[in-house]
Amino acid sequence: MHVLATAGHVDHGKSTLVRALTGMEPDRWAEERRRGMTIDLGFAWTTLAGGTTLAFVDVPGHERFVPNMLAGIGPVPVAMIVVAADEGWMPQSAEHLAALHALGVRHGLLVVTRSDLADPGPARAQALREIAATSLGDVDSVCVSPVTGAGLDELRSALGRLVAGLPAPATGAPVRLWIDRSFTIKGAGTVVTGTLGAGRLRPGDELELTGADRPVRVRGLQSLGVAVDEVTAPARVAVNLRGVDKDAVGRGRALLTPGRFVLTDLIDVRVHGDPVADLPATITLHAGSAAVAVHVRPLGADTARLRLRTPLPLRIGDRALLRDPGRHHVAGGVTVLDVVPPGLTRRGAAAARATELTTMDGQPDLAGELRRRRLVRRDDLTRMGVDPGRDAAPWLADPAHWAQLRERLAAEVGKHAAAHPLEHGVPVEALRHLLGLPDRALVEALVEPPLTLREGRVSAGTSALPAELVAAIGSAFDAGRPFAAPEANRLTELGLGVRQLGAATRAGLIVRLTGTVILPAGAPEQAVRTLAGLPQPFTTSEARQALGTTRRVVLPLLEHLDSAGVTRRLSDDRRVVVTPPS
Ligand SMILES: Nc1nc2c(ncn2[C@@H]2O[C@H](COP(=O)(O)OP(=O)(O)OP(=O)(O)O)[C@@H](O)[C@H]2O)c(=O)[nH]1
Ligand SMILES: [Mg+2]
Repeated sequence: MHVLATAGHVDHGKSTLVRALTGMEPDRWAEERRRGMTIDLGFAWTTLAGGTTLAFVDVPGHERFVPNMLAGIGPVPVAMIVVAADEGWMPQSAEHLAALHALGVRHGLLVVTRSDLADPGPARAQALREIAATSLGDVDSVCVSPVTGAGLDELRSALGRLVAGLPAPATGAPVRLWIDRSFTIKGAGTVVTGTLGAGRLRPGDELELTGADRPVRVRGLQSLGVAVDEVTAPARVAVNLRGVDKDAVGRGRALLTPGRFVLTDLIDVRVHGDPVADLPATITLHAGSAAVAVHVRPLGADTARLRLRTPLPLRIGDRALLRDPGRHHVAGGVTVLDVVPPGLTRRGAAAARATELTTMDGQPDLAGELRRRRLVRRDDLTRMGVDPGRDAAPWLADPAHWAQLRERLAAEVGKHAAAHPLEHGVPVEALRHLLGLPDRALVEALVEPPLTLREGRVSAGTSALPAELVAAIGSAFDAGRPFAAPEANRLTELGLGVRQLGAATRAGLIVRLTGTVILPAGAPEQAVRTLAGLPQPFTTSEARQALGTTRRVVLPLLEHLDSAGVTRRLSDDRRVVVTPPS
């Protein structure tokens, strides 16, 4: 299925056209039919000759209902722009087009209706000129008259060509269903509808609902009036929700894949349109089907910080638009650059931030986020829309910052050892505090030989070992390949016999998997993090490849992890990680 939104000035024949194409009535309300005018969004659908289903979101053209129009086009990336042959380009033709452009809509076509009333040529030429100057670029155009039926077949073919050229939808992406309608059905309870732009939905799915403090469950699904077991984007969908009051789920709320969006009330954006300095201090942000008042703090020439009156589920790269309702003016589009921006309290922080924003373009960028944030939770990155990669560690750090923390940790441990020679190391919690870190797990992750972690304390555990032994152990390993255990003859070469290896093991410098298979301390923990990132369960050979090692190492390593209870061996010899790394 594909979903298109109509656009165009009042009375230019949008609804008449949708009615002619679908045989359905998009004007759902008696008042709309009495006044011959669309007030709110209408929904209708049809199947083309080739079997493709098209759903239409029919919007009102009257100036007073522009907010309803925006709720309709916000979640729909394809437009059918309608202009009447006898009236030509009019103010809401321009305003609707400005809105599509602000949202960065790239796909659409022009339909010149009421072609029986006047020569459609001039209206078509002007509309094509206006559209060509926007994100839609050069579009196909068809002249029709639903009254005489002229041009409708040609329009169906043009619609078929348009949707055949649309990019494939991201069906594996998280769901963000912007709600455009909610109602109750006797016996079934609350139903919400929306345009599913990405991902898929199934009955039984648990979702977050913006504005609600508990997750909700999908009780049933309909698409185009029929109950279905699954809906894949793009699609119109009606979702029956369990245990949700209709009044809690109006237009502008959204149903979300859990853990994949930040509900934010503070965003940094790039504005495409009016200069930021000309924006009013308060303006309306339209995103998806939502409209919220925002306070604008200009930062650069085309960047600003927006404080939202109500939080919205936004991600880096989202497009939205700013409209001044008082002046009936679309001020421009915005690209979301940051959904968890830093505070600007320090002197000069705003200017520095403005400079930083010039380098950001709304493309999620892992290295850039790590550099700017230094230390960030994996889950938080995912919610922002940044792929944290395969490493399953709960925190990610900027490499330079991490190296610096390692040095500071070693210095603190050294200082403590000098001051308290009889104490065995420093408590992890004390180090967490000294380094100003948010989580003890970070201190533990920073510990690497020669430092050791024992019973909640970090010590320079090798101080009791002869320096030559520490040096020999150091040269037995390759820093970049923690799972490459040195061969037995290499150990002999380095003078590392049973006694030496025993001492190094006791000092916490190495882990001994078998008599001669040794790994650096911390390697098993690192292995668990990598293994937790594999599809579960995994085979020995998958583990070996993921760790970049050999069977000689991976077999005893997995047994070591089994006996520590962090992995479990299944009857078919595959394994699962049972205790995810903390
Ligand atoms: N002669 C003629 N009249 C048409 C044609 N298409 C629409 N109309 C008439 O134009 C008027 C407006 O049509 P609608 O379809 O309601 O226009 P609309 O764009 O949906 O209007 P809003 O939703 O209120 O913005 C109606 O009286 C229609 O009967 C056409 O091709 N030829
Ligand atoms: Mg209409």
